Amino acid sequence: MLYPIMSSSRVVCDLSGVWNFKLDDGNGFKNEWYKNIMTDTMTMPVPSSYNDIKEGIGFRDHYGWVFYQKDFYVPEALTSQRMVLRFEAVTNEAKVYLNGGLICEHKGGYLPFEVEINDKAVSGYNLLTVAVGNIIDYTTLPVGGKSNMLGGMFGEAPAVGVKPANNPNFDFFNYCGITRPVKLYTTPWSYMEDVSLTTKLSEDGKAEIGYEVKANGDAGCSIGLYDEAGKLVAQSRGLTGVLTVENPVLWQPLKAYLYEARITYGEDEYVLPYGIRTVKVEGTHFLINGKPFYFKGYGKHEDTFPNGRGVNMPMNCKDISLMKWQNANSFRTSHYPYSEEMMRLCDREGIVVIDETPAVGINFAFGGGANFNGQKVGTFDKEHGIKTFEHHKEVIRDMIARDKNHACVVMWSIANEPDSVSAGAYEYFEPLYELARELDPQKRPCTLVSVQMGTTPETDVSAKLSDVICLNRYYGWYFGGPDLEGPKQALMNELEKWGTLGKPVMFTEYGADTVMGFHDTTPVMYTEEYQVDFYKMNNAALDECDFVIGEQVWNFADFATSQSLLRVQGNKKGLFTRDRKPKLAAHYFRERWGKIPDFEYKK
Ligand code: BDP
Repeated sequence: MLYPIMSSSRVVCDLSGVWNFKLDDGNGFKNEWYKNIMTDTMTMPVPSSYNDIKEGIGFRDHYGWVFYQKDFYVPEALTSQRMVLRFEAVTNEAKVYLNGGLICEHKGGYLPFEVEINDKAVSGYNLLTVAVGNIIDYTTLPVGGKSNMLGGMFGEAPAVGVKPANNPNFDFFNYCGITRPVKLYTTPWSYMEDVSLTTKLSEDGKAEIGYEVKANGDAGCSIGLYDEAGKLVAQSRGLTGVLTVENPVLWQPLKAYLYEARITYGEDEYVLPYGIRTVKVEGTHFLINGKPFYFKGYGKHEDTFPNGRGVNMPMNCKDISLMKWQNANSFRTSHYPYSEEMMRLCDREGIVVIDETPAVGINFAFGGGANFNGQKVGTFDKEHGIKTFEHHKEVIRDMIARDKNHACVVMWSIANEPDSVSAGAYEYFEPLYELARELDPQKRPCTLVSVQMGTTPETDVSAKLSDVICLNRYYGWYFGGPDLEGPKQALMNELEKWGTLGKPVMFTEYGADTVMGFHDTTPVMYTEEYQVDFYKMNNAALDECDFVIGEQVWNFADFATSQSLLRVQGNKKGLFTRDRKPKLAAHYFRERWGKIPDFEYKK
């Protein structure tokens, strides 16, 4: 799926701004609020999550639907072109109405969707209404609990009869709304639907860029590849082919170089930034451009105040500046695909990304296990288990369609901490890996991120399916803290077993809650000193294993969660606070990562 851009043939209008907004009182659909201009509305910025924009728990934790509305002007000049309304993300579910009629519906909160509007839009003013649903349950990704169905991550679902509420089976606040830009864009009627690029580096130092253009007609197609100075370095004709670049400047971690593929198809023109690089797993190495790479970085969240999960470009730029200050080189888009703006920024900045689906919470063993009418239920139980499989395929399809050309993306994460050991896990996951591998033109490695709950090389389906073993491990926090000696031994013992697989292994999460400003001479839990000692212990173990190819801490910054006894105004495992002030551990990692090269750390 192509990101909307302006070109000689395309126009983009950004519908961001302050929209009208109303919480559904139960009558929104019945009274057809979308038919007319809504009354008694409040103001709401788009893009943004709505939860923290107004006051009160009833607003923040509203369960169900909300309505957004805006009118926008379509100039006559646009109507002769194909007009598309594109939503980059509406969390978690959307029904879109134009001039009173339903024009599209979409499930899932973190990937784009679009709809042609020529037959519904008029030249002049148009009324756009978006009903946004925030309900999460065992059919959605991320997964939520339904009353009487799931034990949530930190406790039981609300009892029947109690006011319905969302019960996330995951550890981040269920921020919702129109969280990413809404754009109206145009194309000619004969247009490019999609472009895919691949890279092969040959022995003699040339790059062969394979390309495939998908279009809806039979017009002529041509493509030119331009370097950063704007010089044409390769060109070709036809919908598919190969561009040979004699002396390519490679896209490298922290040394990005982006070419521009300028493609014309009939009257249509599209321009795609493209970094030339390869990715491959070989033995226990993760090779970028043929050299063993070491991941230094974080699991993150799209989480700021008061935007919630709404796109925050100043903060995205700041975060990358902090990553560079810290000598980091990578992050994982835990626990959902991030905005396209962030992915394009990472391409430009040379930040390496593990791209994760929104499949978090596929695990009925959390919080003491799920039950149904008192009966324990297995995650993949045919009758009462998870019902996410078809939607999981959809999000893999949409994520790869969106992100396949990004140089920054080096691996797909199929899920975070699923129940990868229980009956049915292999049958559930094997087709999903296969799908990702088939869909990705660049054939990137695939993984799932493994929870520390009985996952061993013998029990975890990841051992068979993943190209890289990604472990979330909390030795010295949930497992063994505050003692750090015993946990170190346990960690070493565990790593040794994973080492026998002959695959690369990395930590995708490890961390300890730390409240900024808590200090002690004895490094007790929650102090900044304990967080540093926790990481020193874990890192010493990681350094001893030559098959370990990376360390991504949990988390880059403190972030908002649901309220619970385990969370003091959110999750406090950040190296930075939520407003990006460094804790002691941030300085510790800055020094450590300054000494670890991006390549060939472990020969
Ligand atoms: C892991 C989850 C992550 C949580 C983290 C924690 O992957 O989302 O925030 O633990 O407990 O289980 O801090």
